[in-house]
Amino acid sequence: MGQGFLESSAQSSFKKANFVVLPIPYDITASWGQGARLGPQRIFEASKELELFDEELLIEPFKVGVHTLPTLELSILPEAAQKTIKDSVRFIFENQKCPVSIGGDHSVSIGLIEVAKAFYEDLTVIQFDAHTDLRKTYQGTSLSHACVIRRIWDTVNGQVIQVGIRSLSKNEWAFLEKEGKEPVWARDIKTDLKGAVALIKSGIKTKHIYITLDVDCLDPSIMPATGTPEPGGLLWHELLEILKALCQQYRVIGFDVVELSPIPGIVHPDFLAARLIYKMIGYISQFRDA
Ligand SMILES: [Mn+2]
Repeated sequence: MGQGFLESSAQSSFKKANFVVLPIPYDITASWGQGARLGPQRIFEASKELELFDEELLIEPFKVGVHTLPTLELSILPEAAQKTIKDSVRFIFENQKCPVSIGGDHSVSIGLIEVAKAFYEDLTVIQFDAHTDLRKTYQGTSLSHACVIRRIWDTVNGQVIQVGIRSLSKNEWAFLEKEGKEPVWARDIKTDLKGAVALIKSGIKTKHIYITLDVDCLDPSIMPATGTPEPGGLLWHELLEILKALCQQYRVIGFDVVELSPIPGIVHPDFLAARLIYKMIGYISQFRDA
């Protein structure tokens, strides 16, 4: 213990890395319960206590090469912040590496996925979230976390699979009906996990996928540290089973984990987020060439 995958002792050079971690402490648009800017720092601290060995894969995933870039310094202006985010992730893709972005609020994914789509034309976005985030505008801006997926929807021409949803507005539902799309609801996953996995796969028509994961997809009992927790969410092994199935069948070209809003004195959500990121690195590297 005491030498997690984000510690310098476990890091590789940028050149040798397969995975490049990008800390994005941005939360200017959070509607309430602000604090997602503290997510990366708390994930780093929690990661120090994690084992480097994965008990399921029976490997040490960090050996595939993980490099962490300096924490982004971001303007409070949404457009300027998006530009910084896009420039950084473009640099990662240009070097043929898999970006592992740590938010920050969900709005950071807008720029991340714009750049991902520029590099991978056949791309499906898999969104793990309690909320559809399909509002056209929210509180006067279209760059709010409540509008994130609406923006991404346009970026990837509707190639979005929404997983774990259990909260949306009437207008968001009308949009989905118009598009002929239905989320994979949290209740689908709770009642029939294997059926839900098959449903997710049936919607993916591309080889490449990008995963954007709002930690509020998880149940508040295990993930209370988020701005808008909703009851009835995914549990740890349910989420892992879905992620593993995706990594086994598709090429994950990048992912982000967003909306961790740390609660002082409560560390288990920080550990969960750190562990989740390391799990995903393990799954992606293990199955990438299978
Ligand atoms: Mn959400």
